Amino acid sequence: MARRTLAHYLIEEQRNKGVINADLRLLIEVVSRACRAISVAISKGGLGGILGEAGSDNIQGEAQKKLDVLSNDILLEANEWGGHLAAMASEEMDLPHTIPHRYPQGEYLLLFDPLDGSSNIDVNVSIGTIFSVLKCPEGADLTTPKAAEAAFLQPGTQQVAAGYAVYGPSTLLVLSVGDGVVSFTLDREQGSFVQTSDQLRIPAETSEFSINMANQRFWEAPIQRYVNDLQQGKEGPLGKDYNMRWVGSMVADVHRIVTRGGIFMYPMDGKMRSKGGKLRLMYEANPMAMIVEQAGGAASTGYERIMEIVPATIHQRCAVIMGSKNEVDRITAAHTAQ
Ligand code: AHM
Ligand code: MG
Repeated sequence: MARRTLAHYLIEEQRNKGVINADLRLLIEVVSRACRAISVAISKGGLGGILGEAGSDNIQGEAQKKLDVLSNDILLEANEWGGHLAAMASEEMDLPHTIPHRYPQGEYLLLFDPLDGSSNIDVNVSIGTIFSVLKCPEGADLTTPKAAEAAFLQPGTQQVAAGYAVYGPSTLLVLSVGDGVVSFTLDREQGSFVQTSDQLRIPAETSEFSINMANQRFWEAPIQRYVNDLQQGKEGPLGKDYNMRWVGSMVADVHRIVTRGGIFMYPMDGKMRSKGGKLRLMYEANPMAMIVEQAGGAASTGYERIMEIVPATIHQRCAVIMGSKNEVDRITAAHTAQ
């Protein structure tokens, strides 16, 4: 496998394959630099004064950690002056961030969950950043943050790029520009992301599942039945033993699945129904769905393909079932049949 840097990979996607243009290349490079800065801050841990509560709530009413706020600021500052963006939207901000008039406007929209897995920050468990890129519709009204919201309301099928960084034992960047999925590892001495995988492919079959079992009593019947079948192992209808993993950071759980297969579920549950689910469609579900589908997997709410949902608001949530294709298909069939 070619040990090329992210910059080199992106140049080839632009020049040889014509998959991306120079602006999208710049955008992804800038996002990667922001992820590197977040990684550096995280690695300082308690020494850097970055642990603990920020003392504020986000739009979803969730208490923000210092690192949620810091990561959001790093991404905003890195991306606003390059001329490649029309606006940004974040899980941590009520309204989109429009590009200040002193900077040129670009044709892309960037969405992110700046720090995914917030509950794992203070316990030194893998966390991440998730991002998604859309094209800004022509003639979109960007005069105010409120008006700019409409430009973002596109289904995930419109994403031109998506990816995530995992801040774990090493820092990885996993990326798709619609031409498969590749991963890069941060070389801390060189300060660059270096490609460390060929095209990632999720095996269609799996024997590993990922779900927060504490919510079992709140799930809908098809998920109840499916997980019950998994737990019966060889003696049950699925005829094999399954193993379970739940990190509690979507980036880490989905990254495991992208690496060795599996099924990740945050299904609709009675507790979260009034909110539409737990995970955010535009900052979490869509970008991860693009990665998973580009790696040969599938991503569904149980009722519909995640990337076909037309969002009504930027902070919309949805049920998430993604990973090995045969397993996702089995669960979707159980929802249709009920
Ligand atoms: P966050 O973006 O505020 O960190 O919330 C999303 C996280 C996901 O990373 C993870 O899959 C899920 O919430 C964990 O939820 P739970 O606390 O139910 O385990
Ligand atoms: Mg998150």
